[in-house]
Amino acid sequence: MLDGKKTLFSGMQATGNLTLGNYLGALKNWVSIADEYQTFYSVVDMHSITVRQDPAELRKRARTLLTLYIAAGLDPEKNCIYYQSHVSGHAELAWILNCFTYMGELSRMTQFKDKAAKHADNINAGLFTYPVLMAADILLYQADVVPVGIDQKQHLEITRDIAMRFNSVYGDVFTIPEVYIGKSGAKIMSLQDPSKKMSKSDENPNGSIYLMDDPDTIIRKCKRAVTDSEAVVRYREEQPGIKNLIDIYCACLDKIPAEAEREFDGKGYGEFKAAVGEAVVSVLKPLQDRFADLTKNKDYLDSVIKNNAEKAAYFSNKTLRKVQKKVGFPERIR
Ligand code: ATP
Ligand code: LTN
Repeated sequence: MLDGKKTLFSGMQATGNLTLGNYLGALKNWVSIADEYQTFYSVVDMHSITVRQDPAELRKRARTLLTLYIAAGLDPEKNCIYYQSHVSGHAELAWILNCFTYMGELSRMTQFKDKAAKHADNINAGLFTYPVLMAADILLYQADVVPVGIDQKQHLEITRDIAMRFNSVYGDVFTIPEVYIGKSGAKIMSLQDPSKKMSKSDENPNGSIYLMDDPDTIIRKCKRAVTDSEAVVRYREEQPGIKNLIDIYCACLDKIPAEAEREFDGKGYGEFKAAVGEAVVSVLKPLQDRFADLTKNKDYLDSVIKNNAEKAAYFSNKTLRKVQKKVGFPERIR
């Protein structure tokens, strides 16, 4: 509890170009609940190097991502927006938590299994202990809630297990965090294969809408989305393509599926897809405009980066010092 508010932590990796899935599943919810919490939103660049990165590219993407957080509506005066790599406490706590995490539980993580299969030539120890660094991110700020997309639920569960294990040995050191999954948009699927999640690392660019896609591209991708031959706009499992488009439409316009079904009752897929495209443009265009303005203001962004890293370091050090003392590290001489 900071300033009478509960604490919220979340982060996103600076890998690939952000998709509409990242926005609707994560960023949009971050903005809508930010006022209720003391928030920490990190660009988790340390997680990014579990997969090989081009250094210049990573630096650029990290800055783009941090700028997008602000463009999406997070005020950096009120929300601590910072780079994970600027706060050394993340790595320090991760090391300690590594010693409280079992190989068996890490090997059950589906993200590890997926990424190991995808990057068979580079199954490094960082990829394996990725969830421990994530647990450190969250526990370092004593976060009460962590808003993420549904795919991250398993990582939240292991975070809670690690925290409870630590607390059972040393007393109430860590707050046990709760996962927060948004009402809509928790799992946006690929436009080309609705059985797969829309992902930044998809090879087929038509499957994903990128946050920086121009309006024509967005409309075209929606028109080309894979659907079915039922010819009815209905929200049901048997029509995964249409269901996904309804999810997108509703998440963009804050509607519920029944409203969309009513609106497009008796109408064709062409008309529905065009409306989905317009809905997406209506949320992404303002975000793109703000992004363009922000990038012109280098000094402002630099000051945000510096001030918030200091703020994050201040709060994280409180937890880190406590943990170091609990596990028996010698006191610092002042
Ligand atoms: P990659 O596919 O490259 O592994 P990603 O697109 O899943 O990456 P992350 O950085 O892992 O992106 O995720 C950032 C946030 O966006 C997480 O909270 C995640 O749950 C959410 N998210 C990612 N993809 C989707 C999606 N298709 N639908 C809803 N939320 C998503
Ligand atoms: N693993 C997450 C990114 C992430 C994160 C976090 C999310 C790293 N640390 C802490 C929430 C809280 C992902 O792949 N989306």
